[in-house]
Amino acid sequence: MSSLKETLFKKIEEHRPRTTKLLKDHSDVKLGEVTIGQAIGGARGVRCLVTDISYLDPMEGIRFRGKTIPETFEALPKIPGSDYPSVESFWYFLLTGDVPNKKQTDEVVADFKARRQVPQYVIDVLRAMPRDTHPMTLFSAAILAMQRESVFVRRYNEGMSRMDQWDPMYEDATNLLAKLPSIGAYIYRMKYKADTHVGTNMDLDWGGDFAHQMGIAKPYDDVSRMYFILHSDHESGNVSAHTTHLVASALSDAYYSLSAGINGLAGPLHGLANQEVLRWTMNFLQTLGKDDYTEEDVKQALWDTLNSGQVVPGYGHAVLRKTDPRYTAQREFCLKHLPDFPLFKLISTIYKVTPPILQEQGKAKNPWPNVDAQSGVIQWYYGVTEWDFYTVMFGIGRAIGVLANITWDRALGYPIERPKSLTTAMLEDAAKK
Ligand code: NMX
Ligand code: MLT
Repeated sequence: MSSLKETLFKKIEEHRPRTTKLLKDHSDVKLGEVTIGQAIGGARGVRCLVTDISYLDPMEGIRFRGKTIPETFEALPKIPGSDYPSVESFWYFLLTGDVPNKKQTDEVVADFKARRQVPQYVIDVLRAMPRDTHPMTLFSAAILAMQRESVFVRRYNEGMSRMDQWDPMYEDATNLLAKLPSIGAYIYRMKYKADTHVGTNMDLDWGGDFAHQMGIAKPYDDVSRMYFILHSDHESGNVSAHTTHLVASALSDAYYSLSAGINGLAGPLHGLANQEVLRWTMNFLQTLGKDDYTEEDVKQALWDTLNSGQVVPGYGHAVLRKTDPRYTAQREFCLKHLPDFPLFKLISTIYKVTPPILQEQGKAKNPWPNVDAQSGVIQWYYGVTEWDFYTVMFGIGRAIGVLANITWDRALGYPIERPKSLTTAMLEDAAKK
């Protein structure tokens, strides 16, 4: 057993009695009440999911295993010559809560390499689909196509005990995760680089090999590591995490579950907002017809968007009530690496003028930018201008968090998810009382 798997198993055994005790002795303790507004309004603020992998404070933003973004970047071992940690060390950290040492990290890097090869039939599936298919559809289809590989299904059919389910879920999660950068890069180059491909480089880590297979030079390897870690997890209630968890709760395997979560990420109110930010920004420049915009021009375009009944992409959040620290982390990267890039300057102007406009409009509860407002400009700077592809990179990153979560779901034996629905008449009756 690898040292990651051994540590994970130890953590699972330590954790199980906590969940059992809570269920046995404190099941009736109330965590809140559900209002009519919450039942109709997307369950906003209803506290009914459990995860220890990350927690989102509305004012502070995300903490992964108790660590803020800067603390996470600081704590984890870096790839030599790189400013950012390896994704492999982050995977170890998310699964176990422990910061791995170099030896433990190297072991995960080697394990991912051993599982990296994408089966030819997945490539065949991608190539058989019409070339104008959205990259997210291709990505989700590729994941689903591999479902036949599931170790979980095989072990389930052999009659495995419920206590053992975390093990094949971990195997499926690792097998899947190891292949995602190659699948993403293949989709990118098939669609946008004249179907020319760069093979995997076994000397490189997961993030570095993604940059290599995209065909983009340094420091894009660090961009990739940063991007994947920042997008990995945002507690459990967001659409992609919740969908993955929900589907896995039926004991569907990691392939079915992740593909479903990716489909949720493909919505413009969720992950697709990063492509919408670039589309909005380029549309603004094109409509203006000149490069020397003023703040007034940007304000007018924002009001036009709002007045036509559309949302300003990249702004607002269901939980956050301040600037997303993932936005800040990427902004700091831009200030260091591309401070004079014109598109970064425009994104910064949008940051300056949008919150007061959303406040004046008075609808959005959070007028501040989220992760998607700042990610596309970095990609654009390094040559990835095909914004349709941006959410695939979000999906590769998000897979890290949701796959860690469903491994723990099986470890703790979380049951099938099945909330109760009511009729409108029942709500009306409740309102009368
Ligand atoms: N632009 C215009 N209106 C907005 C915005 C925005 N950026 N954000 C919220 N509103 C509106 C929202 O549509 C709603 O209007 P109505 O009452 O007419 O239905 C009202 O403000 C109240 O919404 P909130 O409670 O503030 O937000 P909610 O929790 O429902 O939705 C988002 C959260 C993120 C879906 C919403 O802020 C939004 O649509 N933002 C733009 C899209 C975006 O950036 N999504 C990415 C989120 C991060 N991610 O990667 O997933
Ligand atoms: C996410 O990263 O999933 C988004 O910020 C959306 C959310 O947390 O609701």
